[in-house]
Amino acid sequence: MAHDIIHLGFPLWLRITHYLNIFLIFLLIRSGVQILLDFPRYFFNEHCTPGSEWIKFTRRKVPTDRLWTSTDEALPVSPWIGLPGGRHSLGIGRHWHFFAAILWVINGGIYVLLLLLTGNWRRLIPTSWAVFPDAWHTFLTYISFHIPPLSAFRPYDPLQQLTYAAVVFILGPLVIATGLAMSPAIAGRFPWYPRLFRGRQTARSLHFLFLVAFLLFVVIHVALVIVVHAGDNFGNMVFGREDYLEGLAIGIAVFALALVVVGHVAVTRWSQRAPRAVQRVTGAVNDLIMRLFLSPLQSRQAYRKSQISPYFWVNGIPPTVEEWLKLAQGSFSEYAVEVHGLVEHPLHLTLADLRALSVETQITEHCCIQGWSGIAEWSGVSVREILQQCQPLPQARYVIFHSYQTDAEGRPYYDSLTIAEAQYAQTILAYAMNGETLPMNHGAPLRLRMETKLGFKMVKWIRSIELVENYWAIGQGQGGYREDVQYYSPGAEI
Ligand SMILES: Nc1nc2c(c(=O)[nH]1)N[C@H]1C(S)=C(S)[C@@H](COP(=O)(O)O)O[C@H]1N2
Ligand SMILES: [Mo]
Repeated sequence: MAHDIIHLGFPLWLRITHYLNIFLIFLLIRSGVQILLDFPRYFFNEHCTPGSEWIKFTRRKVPTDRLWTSTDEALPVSPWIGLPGGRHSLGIGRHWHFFAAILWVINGGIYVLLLLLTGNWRRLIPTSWAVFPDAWHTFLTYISFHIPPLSAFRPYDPLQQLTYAAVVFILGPLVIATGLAMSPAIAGRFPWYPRLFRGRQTARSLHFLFLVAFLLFVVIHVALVIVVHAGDNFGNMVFGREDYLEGLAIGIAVFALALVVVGHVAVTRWSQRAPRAVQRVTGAVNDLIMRLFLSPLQSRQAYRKSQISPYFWVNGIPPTVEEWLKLAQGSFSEYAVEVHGLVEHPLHLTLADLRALSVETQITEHCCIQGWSGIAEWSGVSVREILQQCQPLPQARYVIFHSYQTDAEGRPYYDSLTIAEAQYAQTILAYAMNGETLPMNHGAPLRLRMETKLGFKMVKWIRSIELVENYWAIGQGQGGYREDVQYYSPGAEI
């Protein structure tokens, strides 16, 4: 048996998937760091109340005397560590993260499949309890700075076998599972799923801890490969045979690793110089997968009042345009939302008109792209009902929500939903939050709620609603303000 296992060798597919894995895992780690540091507070409870973190990478106290938004939390990341580097560049970081994740799952899937089909699994999955005491023995050998003899490797020593099996069959699946638990589409449709990890914030914290575990593994793994019988290891990795042209094997391995570094530098530079192209190219792949699996999911959230978050972060600064300030001064008695574009009947709806329609109330979890979340009760009118009133023309495909709010350069905030998404049961125009009139910072007098998407889709301070055939002519044509300016993906289901 032992003989068999050794003579399985290291087939070409194993060497190729191993090599690709090096490139992909570093894409995942670097973009992951970029994403995690955009909101550098981590919680083991459902809410994100400042002060209740178990760990944070910021010394900042959230000020209480002025408006502090979640964007203010973002930390700058060196491009040597993060991908793409910079401050609040999680749009491109996320594109790489999901693009790499898709490739990593395919590569890992091929590896595991072939592992199972070719019998190579026997090297990883222990078939005897003896592996545990043996692994302990090996551990004692290493920790006393000794190296087990070559005969202890079949081809892995027992500690290696256990570690590799745990990384491939436990850590890998867990990091994927906790990643998916952060998707608002999955959590919205299957609220029980993130609860498996005690909620979205705990899933995020675990995802972070698994990143640390991967980093630790990489460091120890690489160190041991170099220290313990290096010639054999490089022979196996490069030629699939130990004790074979060791010098050449090491040369090829160094060259291959240099290619990984060059690849990463290229990806980083490309991201910095042509973020729109990166958004398009990686987005084409990512959005296809999301459209297929995540965008048909409809929210079925019904949290209890007792679960409402005591603290709800704010993102975005209230409008400064005259019109909105005037409306606010008059307590929005003059406010009306215009519904226009490709519609049979344009509408002009005052708050009184909206309040006269049937009230939809939902208690849901809001997921910001930066990582924080919060549970709140929202009341308003269903967008479906508005669409029934205005009757979209057959060529209308998207609903655009325009805001009164503009950025420092005067660009107005807006975002889009497909007509189908706009008609989901929990897509509403909210005028109340937690039983009170919608507060100023949360989008007064009217904001969108769409409960399978990330927060940036939920336009606050709504000015008008426009039905269009496509959104190319609006803003910079990407489907929303943050899609235009921060390269977010318009699907926003994860
Ligand atoms: N007009 C406008 N709407 C906006 C934003 C904004 O900056 N301007 N930020 C979005 C983002 S990124 C999030 S997470 C949510 C935050 O909603 P909240 O401030 O009520 O928590 O609003 C979204 N709607
Ligand atoms: Mo957000």
